[in-house]
Amino acid sequence: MSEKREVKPETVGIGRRRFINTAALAGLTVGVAACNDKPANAPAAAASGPVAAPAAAHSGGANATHLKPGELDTYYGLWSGGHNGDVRVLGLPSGRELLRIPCFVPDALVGWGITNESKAVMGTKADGSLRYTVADTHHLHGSYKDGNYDGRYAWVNDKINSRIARIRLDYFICDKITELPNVQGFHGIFPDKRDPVDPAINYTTRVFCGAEFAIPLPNDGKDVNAPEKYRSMFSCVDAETMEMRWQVLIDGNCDLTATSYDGKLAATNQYNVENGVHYEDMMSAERDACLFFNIARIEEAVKAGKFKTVGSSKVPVVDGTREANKDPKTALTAYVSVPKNPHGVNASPDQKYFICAGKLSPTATVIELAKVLDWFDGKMEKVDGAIVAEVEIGLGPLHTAFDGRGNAYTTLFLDSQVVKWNVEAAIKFHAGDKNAKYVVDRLDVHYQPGHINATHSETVAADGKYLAVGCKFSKDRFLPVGPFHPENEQLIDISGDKMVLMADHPVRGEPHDFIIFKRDIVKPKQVYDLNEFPLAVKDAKESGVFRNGKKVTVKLTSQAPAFSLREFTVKKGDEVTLILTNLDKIEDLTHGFAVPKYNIQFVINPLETKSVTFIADKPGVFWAYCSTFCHALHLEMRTRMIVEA
Ligand code: K7E
Ligand code: CUA
Ligand code: CA
Repeated sequence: MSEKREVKPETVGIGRRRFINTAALAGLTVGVAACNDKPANAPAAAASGPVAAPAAAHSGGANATHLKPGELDTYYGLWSGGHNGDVRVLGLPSGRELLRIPCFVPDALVGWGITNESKAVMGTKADGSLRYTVADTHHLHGSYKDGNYDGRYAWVNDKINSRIARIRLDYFICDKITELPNVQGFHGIFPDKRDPVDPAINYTTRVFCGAEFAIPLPNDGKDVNAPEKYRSMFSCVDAETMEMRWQVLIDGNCDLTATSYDGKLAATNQYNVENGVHYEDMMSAERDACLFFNIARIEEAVKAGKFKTVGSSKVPVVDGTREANKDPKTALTAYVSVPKNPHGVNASPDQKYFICAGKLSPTATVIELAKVLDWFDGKMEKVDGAIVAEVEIGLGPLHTAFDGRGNAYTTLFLDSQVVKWNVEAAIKFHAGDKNAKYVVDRLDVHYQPGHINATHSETVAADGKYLAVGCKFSKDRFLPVGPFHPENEQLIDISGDKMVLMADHPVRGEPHDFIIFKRDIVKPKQVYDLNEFPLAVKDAKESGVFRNGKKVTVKLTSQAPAFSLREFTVKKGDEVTLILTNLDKIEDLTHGFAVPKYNIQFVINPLETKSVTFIADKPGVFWAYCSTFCHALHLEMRTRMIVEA
């Protein structure tokens, strides 16, 4: 530890650019190794130590993260926001956070969970209050066309309340949220990449959702003390309507999810084939499974009426349990065995393999998708024949990314490393060629990495430029801020043979997963269209107070530096719906609307309309003011709400 302390002041004192590009990196690595109680000359430290010099030789290089003022990033990153229940938009390689898109949890900046429009997306109880105010997002994925991101949508899960949210990537907003029925612990999520049957549908139309926890079906208070009857399900949501399409009853549970490029297969890793209730039960078997779903057959079964429903849900549930799927010719599912509590499953960009990370086993398992289809076609006797490699890569493998050049990058949670390994070499090694060297490089990361993703990693356009790693622990990497540490997202240059650590970024917990894509994939609009909003007040002249008994509608508009009404009067006890349209059409001219003592605050972007409904229960004068700096007369931009006693 003393060694680490000596290194620190030096690295703080020098410029960050020099710090990353000089021997300070090697010095830090030594400190880290000491901190990890690993000898400084452990293979990993040796691999990552001397790489500072080659950094500049790569196209990325360490300097690439330092954009000059005004320079734009070349990639977008969409990060799941963890317990904040939002989605974060980053620019890469700089790592600058550009936006947070609220989804599942209220957000006071934009008024998410306060405006009527956002409440309608989030879901309300009978009394109009929000159904849920907490969430836990883990996994985020984008819509596909021809095997690459198409920039239409992204989806993100909420593990706590089993909800899926959709992000519109034209405006970078959440527009729909669906709660999955009869499941708990919704964790893995992945869009399909084309239709399994119709070749014309070469884009995402379904999103698959895996549920981690088994529960009584229906979960209505019966069978609570009979854990052997608990079951989990795999769900399919329609990408456009966001309605449930179908569910599959399974044995075991679902963890992460992957989809094939031909649309025929989806899969989920299972860490609990034991159906255990306590953790020691869940790790009692030596092998768990990667559970494959034959999408075309499942949808045929639904069409043929071979399903049941659970509880009050109308969603068709087909039977994907082992017992019901023994005959490959009719099977809807296939359980490929994978060693001990696997975690991530990822589809390689060459479209051939799913790679399962072993977690409690130090291995990666490579499953060849063509062989899984052979099994379904009755051409291969044992489905485990689809396993073409099972190789040791290090301790605690969790997730895998790809560079499009045949290499996989897997996080090793326990080793605090990323291991770069070659998939075809691993297959050769597994087939008996003990000279095949599949491990290409190892890099220490800081510390305990979970998710990992590379630029366009899980697409046919994987470009092998940058790799981001979500480290669960930051320990000594940042100034201390009390007991609650940030996490450490690290950016790595993978354009050369050796991985080069480029930057640390502290992040608020706990993002888990993310995707990174070229900036030309999306073309965001920066001014709304008035017609997007049914309630739009399209002309300042339409402003006014409109009474219908105790229900009062207040319509107003904003145009810097004034609201269209200088004052408006309602009566105590009125139910007031206030509709505000921002008629400023200049990019970046956002106003806000805050009402003292009424718990109202939201922002209103160019040509956007938002509404709020509240009971005017406090008489008096309330200066509703513009809360977003918009103009030299921003402070003067207000209106008086008068509530008559
Ligand atoms: Cu994707 Cu963190 Cu939910 Cu692995 S999980 S790390
Ligand atoms: Cu309008 Cu500040
Ligand atoms: Ca297990």
